[in-house]
Amino acid sequence: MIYPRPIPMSDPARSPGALPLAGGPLWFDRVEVLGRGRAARVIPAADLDGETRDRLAGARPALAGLSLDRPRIMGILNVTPDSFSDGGRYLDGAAAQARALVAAGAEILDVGGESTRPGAAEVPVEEEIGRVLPAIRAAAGLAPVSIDTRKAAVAAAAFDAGAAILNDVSALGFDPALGPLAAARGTPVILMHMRGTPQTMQDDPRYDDVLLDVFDELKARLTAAQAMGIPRERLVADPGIGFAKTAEHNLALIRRLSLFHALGVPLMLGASRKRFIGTIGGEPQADRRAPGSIAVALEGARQGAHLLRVHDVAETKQALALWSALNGRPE
Ligand code: HH2
Repeated sequence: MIYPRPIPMSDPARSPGALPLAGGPLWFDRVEVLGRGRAARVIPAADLDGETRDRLAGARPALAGLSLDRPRIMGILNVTPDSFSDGGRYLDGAAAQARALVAAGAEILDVGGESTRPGAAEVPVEEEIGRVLPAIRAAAGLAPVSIDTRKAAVAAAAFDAGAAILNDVSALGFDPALGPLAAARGTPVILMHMRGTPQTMQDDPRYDDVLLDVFDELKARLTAAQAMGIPRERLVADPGIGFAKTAEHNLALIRRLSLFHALGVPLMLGASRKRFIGTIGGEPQADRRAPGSIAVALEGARQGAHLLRVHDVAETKQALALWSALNGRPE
C-alpha cells in the first residue's frame, strides 16, 4: 500500500503541467510517496495512475450549497457551559454571537452543545437538545449550520430546526442510529478521526505511524459511512487535531496534511485554540491563542484544506484574505 501526498505549490510557482490540488486554488506537480517501513520518495504527478491523479486533483462537490474551490471558514458557536475555549460565555447570547460570526466572515456555523475537550463528561440528550436548538434556530437563516453531535436524537432535532450538515467527532462510531439518520435526511457528514471517547482519548495515545494510521482509520470510516447509505459526495474528512493525539502527533498530521486529499473528499482542519497551540505558543489562556491558531489555519490552507473550523473568525478571515492574494489562483 502506498500513500501519495501531493506537494502543494502556489500559483506563482506553478509549472505548465501542474494539476489543481483537490479542486482548490493551489497546484501540484510532484507527489511524496509514503509507505510503512519504507523511505519516502518524490515522483512527478504525471507518473501516478489516472485514478489516483483524479482523486488528488478533482473538484470537490459543494457543501450545503457552498463551493469548495477555496478555503472556507467555519465559525464555532459553542453553547456548552464547560467549553474549554470560550468558557460558555455564548450560552445566552447565541443569536447575537451567530450574527457576529457571520458578519465577521463565517461561511458555515458549527453549533455544538456537548464539550468534547479532553476528559469532558457526556451530556444527557435532552440537555444537549435544549442547548443547541435556540442557537440553530437563530443561526439557520444566516449561514449553513452544522450540528456538532455524536447522537442521533440531537441530530434529528437539529435537522428539524434547520441544521444542514452533520459534524460527528466520532465519525459515526458512537451512536449506531446516527449514520442511517444522516443517510435518510440526505445531509452531508463530516467524519472526524478520534480513538476512544473524550473521557479516555488522551490516555497515552499511541500510533505506529500517526499519519498513515489516521489515514487508514479515516478511510475505514468513509467506507463504513457509505455502507450506511451516505454517498461519498456527501462526506468530508477531518484528521481530528487534539483527539487522541499528543502535540507531536498533531504536528506530524498538520505537516503532511495534504496526504488526506488521497481520500478523495473535502478536507477539514480544526486546530483553533487547542492545547498544543498553547503549549508550543506559550499561551495558557485559550482565548488568547488566535495568533497561533491563525498560523496553523494558514498552514491548513497551504496544504489545500477546504474547511477551517475556527473561533477567531474575523482574524482568520483577514489572514486568509492576504494569504489568498499572495498564493491563490488569480481571479
Ligand atoms: N474540535 C472540537 C469539536 N468539534 N469537530 C471537527 N470536525 N473537528 C474538530 O477539530 C473539532 C470538532 C473541539 O473544539 P471546541 O469546540 O473548541 O471545544 P469544545 O468541544 O470543548 O467546545
